[in-house]
Amino acid sequence: MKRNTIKTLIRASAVTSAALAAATALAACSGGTTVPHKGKAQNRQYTYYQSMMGRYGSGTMMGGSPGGWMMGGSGYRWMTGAGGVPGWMHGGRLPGYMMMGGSTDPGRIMGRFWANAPGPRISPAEATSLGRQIPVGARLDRAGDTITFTASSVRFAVLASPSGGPDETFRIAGLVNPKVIVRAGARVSIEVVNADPDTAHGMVVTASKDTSSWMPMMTARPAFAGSALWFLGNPTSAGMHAGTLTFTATTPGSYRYLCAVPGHARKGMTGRFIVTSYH
Ligand SMILES: [Cu+2]
Repeated sequence: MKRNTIKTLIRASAVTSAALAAATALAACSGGTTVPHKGKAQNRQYTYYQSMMGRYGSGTMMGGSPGGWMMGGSGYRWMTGAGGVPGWMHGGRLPGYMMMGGSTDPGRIMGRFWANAPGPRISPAEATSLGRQIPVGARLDRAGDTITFTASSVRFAVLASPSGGPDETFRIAGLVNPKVIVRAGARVSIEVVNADPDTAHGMVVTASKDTSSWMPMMTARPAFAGSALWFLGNPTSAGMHAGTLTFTATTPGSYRYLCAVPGHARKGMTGRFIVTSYH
């Protein structure tokens, strides 16, 4: 996404409503988190959160429940993982409904929303290096856009929508949306970096073949326990937002990885993820 379009989009109320609907529906699923909520939400981040929600809350979206819930401490803890890792970052169950649509990208609002979420940050230089890095033990077929791992431990990095290539794609070892092949039973660790200056992105490994869905997070359940990292926010002066999915590729089959931000998989943020019983 281009930097110069963001101001206009932030003012576009339709987009704001869509992003709020996303946030509201996410927050509504308090039972989906995988991490117990502890501690009090009285800190600087919470103050930031409240002011952020208040700014977006001038419309009708925030009038009642679950909007009210999201404004409070419970919503904050679920969204940001105060006292633990956010449930939404680790494949916590998401609600099966969402009032959403339109042609603009809610990822732009979501990117701002999650810009200050807790989690690791890396420098743009580190991200560029990670995006080109050939993972240890990987066999690269550049012509066939395929990366094959034969070890029982698989580790690689993914850049979401970096500059210098097609927008709304993933970059792995310098390849655009390559097919990734791992062995059944492999322990897989994927470091995802949001390299987009102004749009949220995430990554889910799913058995769903449906990449045309506007709301993949509603239809594409994680294929394995832990195989989802829903959203990473925009970069800040602290660096680019990064997160790691760690899961065991238990069952052979043909899967996909995709970005869960509404509309992104449809635009091309997706690739094949194959789990084989042998190579
Ligand atoms: Cu995306």
